[in-house]
Amino acid sequence: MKRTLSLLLLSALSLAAAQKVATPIAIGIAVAQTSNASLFGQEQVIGAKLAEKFLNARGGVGGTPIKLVFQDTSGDEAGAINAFQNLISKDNVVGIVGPTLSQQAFSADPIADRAKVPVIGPSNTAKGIPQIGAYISRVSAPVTAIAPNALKQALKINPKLKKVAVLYAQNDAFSTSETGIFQQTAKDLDLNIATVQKFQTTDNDFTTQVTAVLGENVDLVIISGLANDSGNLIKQLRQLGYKGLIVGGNGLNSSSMFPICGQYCDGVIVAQAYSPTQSSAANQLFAREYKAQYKKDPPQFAAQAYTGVQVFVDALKVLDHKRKIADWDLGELRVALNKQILIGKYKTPLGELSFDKDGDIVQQAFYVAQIKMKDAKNGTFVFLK
Ligand code: LEU
Repeated sequence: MKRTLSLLLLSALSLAAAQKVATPIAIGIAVAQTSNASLFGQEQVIGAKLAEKFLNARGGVGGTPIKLVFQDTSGDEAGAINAFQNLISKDNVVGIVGPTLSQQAFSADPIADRAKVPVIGPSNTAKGIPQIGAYISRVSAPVTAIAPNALKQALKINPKLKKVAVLYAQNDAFSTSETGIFQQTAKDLDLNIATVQKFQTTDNDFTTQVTAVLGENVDLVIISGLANDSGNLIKQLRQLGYKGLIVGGNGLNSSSMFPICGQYCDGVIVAQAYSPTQSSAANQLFAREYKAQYKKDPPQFAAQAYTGVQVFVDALKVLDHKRKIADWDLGELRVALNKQILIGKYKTPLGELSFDKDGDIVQQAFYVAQIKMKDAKNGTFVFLK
């Protein structure tokens, strides 16, 4: 009797679990559409939507369209967890592109990993993201690959650089990860770190940190933070008289920072994982399509979000050849999709890419740009040789 009951229960459970993949094929986008992190999230939404439009126009997945399901993560961990849970259990997505911040990924990714739902990080660059679990990969090259390039470029501009100040947001996982790489690279390049200053991503007043930096007479300042805080920090550094070079990390890689530091953003050096001039056919097409719609070159976070969606679509196409996606059980598809993502090679706006055994991106080229302001609000990232 007991056995029959448990058998019944078991089959009821597996019945509940068996669920076909709905069409159009739902892909989750969990990025920051509100909060301070939306300065980046807005670019990601644009990139993802372009991918939906153009990949569907080119036939979607073997003739079946994809549909992006957006869940706003806001800027914190709770928001990301909530968005992931909704996408996984209510929206029944095949996989998730997100979240915006590494700080959020460390909390939300384990939920998807346990549910066996593939996640592609579109902008998480802290060390350790793909190692969260087997279902976590990323198309955003890590701080280890990116940050050193900016320092080398600063030395190219001014080979006499010697004394540096380092500042970072101590309440943000990516910023603390990135500053570690900046500081190590500075030592490797024989630069002398005169002071290390901490701040919070929620800070607006940087008088204490700027005073400490000015007291050291440094000729290079290195900043790891997010857009709003870093923008204000740069502004106050310049207003109080700092004249030397500034290197900014990944959190300064968005034109949404321009209205914050205004003319003072001018000259800031930022390493890039994407270049609008990258010569691959995939990128030329993407850059052209972006430019036609937005009248400017695509930014890195839009290109990476586009790439995240494209990787899902390309991997789904391979599986669709084996069995039409609509005939798959959702749970089985998620597992197979994750495997396929990791073994595939992709021709994307970031160039040709693949993944290493952990799910970290293997990417060919990186770049460095310098901010050039036109007026107090508008500027561009000028790519350096
Ligand atoms: N690279 C950052 C992180 O990993 C996010 C980016 C949008 C500034 O948190």
